[in-house]
Amino acid sequence: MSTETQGRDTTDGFHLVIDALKLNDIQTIYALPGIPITDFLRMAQADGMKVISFRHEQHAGNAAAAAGFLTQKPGVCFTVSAPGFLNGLTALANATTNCFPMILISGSSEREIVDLQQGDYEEMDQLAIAKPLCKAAFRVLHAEDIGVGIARAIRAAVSGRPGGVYLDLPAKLFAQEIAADVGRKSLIKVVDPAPRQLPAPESVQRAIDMLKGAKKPLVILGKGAAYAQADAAIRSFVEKSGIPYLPMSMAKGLLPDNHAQSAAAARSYVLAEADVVMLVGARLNWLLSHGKGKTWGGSGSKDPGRQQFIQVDISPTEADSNVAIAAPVIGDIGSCIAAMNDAMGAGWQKPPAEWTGAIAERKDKNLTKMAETLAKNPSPMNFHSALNVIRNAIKERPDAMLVNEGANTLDFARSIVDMYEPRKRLDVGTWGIMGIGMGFAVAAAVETGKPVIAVCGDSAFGFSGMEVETICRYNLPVCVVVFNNNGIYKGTDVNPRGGEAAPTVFVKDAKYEMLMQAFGGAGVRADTPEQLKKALDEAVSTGRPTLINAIIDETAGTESGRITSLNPAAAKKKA
Ligand code: ADP
Ligand code: TZD
Ligand code: MG
Repeated sequence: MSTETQGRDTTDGFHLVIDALKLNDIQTIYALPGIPITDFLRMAQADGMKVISFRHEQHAGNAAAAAGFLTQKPGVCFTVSAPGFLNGLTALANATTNCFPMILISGSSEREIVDLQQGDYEEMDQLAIAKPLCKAAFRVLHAEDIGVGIARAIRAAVSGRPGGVYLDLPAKLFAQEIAADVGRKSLIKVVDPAPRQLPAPESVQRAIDMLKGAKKPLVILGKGAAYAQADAAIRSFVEKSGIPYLPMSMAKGLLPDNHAQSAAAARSYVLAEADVVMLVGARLNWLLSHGKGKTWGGSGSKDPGRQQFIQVDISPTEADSNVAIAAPVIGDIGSCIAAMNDAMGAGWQKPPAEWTGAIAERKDKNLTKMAETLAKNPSPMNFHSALNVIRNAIKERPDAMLVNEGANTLDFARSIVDMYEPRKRLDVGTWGIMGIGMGFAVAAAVETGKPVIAVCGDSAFGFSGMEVETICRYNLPVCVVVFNNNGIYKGTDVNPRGGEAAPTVFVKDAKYEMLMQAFGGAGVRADTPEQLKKALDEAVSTGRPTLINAIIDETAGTESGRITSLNPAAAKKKA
């Protein structure tokens, strides 16, 4: 029991929530105080929990989501009612979309008043609003049900396909007193919250047979594979099978990006040419062109390519979501890949040399071209010359965490900055959402204790920029690198009528470094790769909160980075 309740014969909602979380090894809370959770957060801290307090709930929520992805335990975010809840809800929905386990716990106003819509302080029927946006939503009305509420929230967040869970705790609940022994007995330590899910042997055999018959097999690793923490089994499957693989952005580093079998530098070639594609914790959504169209060697956008698909996933309803899946292997990735490793047996035939040779040829060509581009030193810096510095920094410190958001800043970094270790890259994910930067950076620092490099477009950074105060307050080893090109995609747009600024451009020559200085961190302007490297090395070696304002050629970007084609036709013509 919590220290405060020791020696008392009653306990209350405040302490039962703390005890229930601690009983389930949840030691960190990401939060923003206010009625009715202020005292709760004080008590949690007094009880030894780590309470990281933010400036906006969305970033507390994003931090909880990233913590969930990194640890396989639900990250927990606490907010106040109505507006605080809504601010946190974007993060909860984003976590659910990304299959990250998190629990958003919001205080709520008095039920009787909310339900009669009598206008309570911050009145809102939060449970009803959260429900369609997350995996599960619960409300606890009685102190003796807190144990069940937390247990159900944990199970719902991490079992099967992970996701976000909403837990509604009305203000009155926190102050409810019950007998201490009743309270103690009501708590539940969740046993095996994410049970292994073994694949059916016949599904494994079907997949293995399909791979055996393939002339041009390809493995695609997604962030589900990174989440699963089955790193050794996945590496051994890839290496034993000899099959080339592509990592999705957050699966980079699961195998080191300089691995001989990585086909990342020949991405368009392998997607269009492969005959059997095995998806491991990756969905055939927009990020993979829905498995259709020219990307996959089909003719039009509705035409499937020539591929047959194997899909390894924990969700049985994911298969056939976009194109036919010939061999679904349903189970947790660790169990599925272990079963496939066994089923491969001895004497596995590696893929034909024509296939791997053709990939190697294209890869070499593209990598040589990339090396030439990276060697250039234009003035002002462009995305390549600045990202080359980040690339080298991660090569030197492969244990560092990389957070990445923006349009061009994201797309170029994804292909230029190699990752060498699993779960080191956190980015905009399935939605391509801006604003994850500082929340993810805080969680990366808190959960891993490693240096964090957050590479953010100047627009992207703006969504969460005030959290640099949070970074300074907790003295976190975070170096934010703002890629400052004076705007969204580019800094060159002008209003054709003159007068007010165009919608995509910002104040020119903005001094973002001063934001970090304002709170006692280091703020540095970098106009050259040398200056960027010096400031970054210093930040990583000292661990001092730092913001580097990296000045990027305002003409260098393209509209929407690499996804120009998703714009409606008018914008497409312009780009
Ligand atoms: P990416 O964006 O990297 O392609 P997605 O988010 O689209 O990845 O896909 C992740 C997939 O991984 C989801 O379909 C999810 O069900 C699956 N997944 C998550 N965790 C596991 C796990 N432990 N075992 C199996 N599949 C998982
Ligand atoms: N709002 C939210 C929450 N997510 C979004 N993805 C967008 C708006 C739209 N958007 C993008 O898709 S990228 C982007 C926006 C506003 C910013 C791009 O500008 P940047 O990056 O400065 O971050 P580059 O390097 O200038 O391209
Ligand atoms: Mg920009």
